[in-house]
Parts: sequence; C-alpha cells; structure tokens
Amino acid sequence: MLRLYGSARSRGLRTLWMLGELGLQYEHKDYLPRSAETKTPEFRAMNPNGRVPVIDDGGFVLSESMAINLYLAKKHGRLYPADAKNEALTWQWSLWETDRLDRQIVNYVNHTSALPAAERKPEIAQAAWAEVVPALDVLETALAKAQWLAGTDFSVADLNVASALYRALSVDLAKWPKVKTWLERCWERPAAKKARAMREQP
Ligand SMILES: N[C@@H](CCC(=O)N[C@@H](CS)C(=O)NCC(=O)O)C(=O)O
Repeated sequence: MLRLYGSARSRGLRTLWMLGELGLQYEHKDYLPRSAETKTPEFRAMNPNGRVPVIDDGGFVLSESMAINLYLAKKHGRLYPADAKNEALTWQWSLWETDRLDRQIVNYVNHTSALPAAERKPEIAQAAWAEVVPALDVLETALAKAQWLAGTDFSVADLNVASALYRALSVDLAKWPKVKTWLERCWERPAAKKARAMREQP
C-alpha cells in the first residue's frame, strides 16, 4: 500500500488533498517537520533533505510535494491534462508557485499572524509581501483569461497552486478577486475540505 510520510500540518497537506481526489488507500505516517522521525537513518535514506512530504509507492520513493502530485495524477489518470500543452502548463504553474509564492506566502502569514507575536519579524513579513503582491498579480491576470490554470477543468495545476496557497486563505485577497474566487472554488472540493480538516483539527 502507498505510504505517505508527512503531517497535514506540513506540505503533506498537498499530498493528502491529492490522495483524497484520487480516492486512494494509503498508510499515513503523520510526521511533523523536524520531528525525531524525520531524523532517523531510515527516513534520511528516503529523503536526504530530511523534509516532508515523501511517498513510498510500492518501493518507489519520491519527495517534493509538487512532483508527488504530478506523479500520482499521471499514474492514476485523473486531474492530469491529456494534451502536451496543458501538461506543460501544469508543470509551468507548479514550478512557478514553488519559485514565486511557496515560501513567500508562508513567511508573510507567519510573521503577520501565525507565529506568536514575540516571534514575528516585521521586516520578514514586509520582504515577503513585496514578492507576494506581484506573484498574485500574475495569477490574477491568468485567471481573468480562464477559469482554470491548465485547460477547461480543475486539474493538478490548480490543486498544486491552490494547496500551496493554503496560507492565503487567511489573507485579504480583495485586490485579486479572480484569485479569491478561484481559490475558494478549489478549496470547496470535498477532498480539499477533508485535508484542511485534518490540518486544522485541534
Ligand atoms: N520543496 C519541498 C519543501 C518541503 C519542506 O520544506 N517541508 C517542510 C515542512 S512543510 C519540512 O519538512 N521542513 C523541515 C526542515 O526544514 O528541516 C516540497 O514542496 O515538498
């Protein structure tokens, strides 16, 4: 059975959403980032970076949340664009998010609200916001032209970008109305709600 290493309180959230979309059975190793479990020789043999998420799919070990979701969607023939151009757009948006928004949105939300007040650093929040704004402008322009990021339906492109924007759910997105409604549409999906509930459970 497929095994997922990584808590919903990590980028494992993205994989949990995808596994839910695909309706796959899996064993969940609910490892938190930097936990003792991620420091064992066994885990480091799977991911020398020591990070989650990681999957073990019948002996095939893969890390990097975006790559995991692209692999799972392609392997199971769901949410994966059939034509080469939309497939390429899926890669484009997944890589773009990793480059332009992934850490930036987390840093912004951490240093404005998520961390205890004493640990927040306004200069980190400010620097992150300076990168988040132009990236959301780019996404807004794309979503003004099309409802979804790669093709005519929700796909792994939307899943990868929207799941990585989990932190943006707590940000005022009024300046980016297309992004706001698209993000809400994505997170309204049952598999998204289930993954979110796993993350937010007390
Ligand atoms: N690019 C990687 C990033 C993985 C990552 O940074 N995971 C965090 C948790 S969200 C982690 O395990 N951090 C532990 C550390 O930095 O040592 C991915 O998308 O999977």
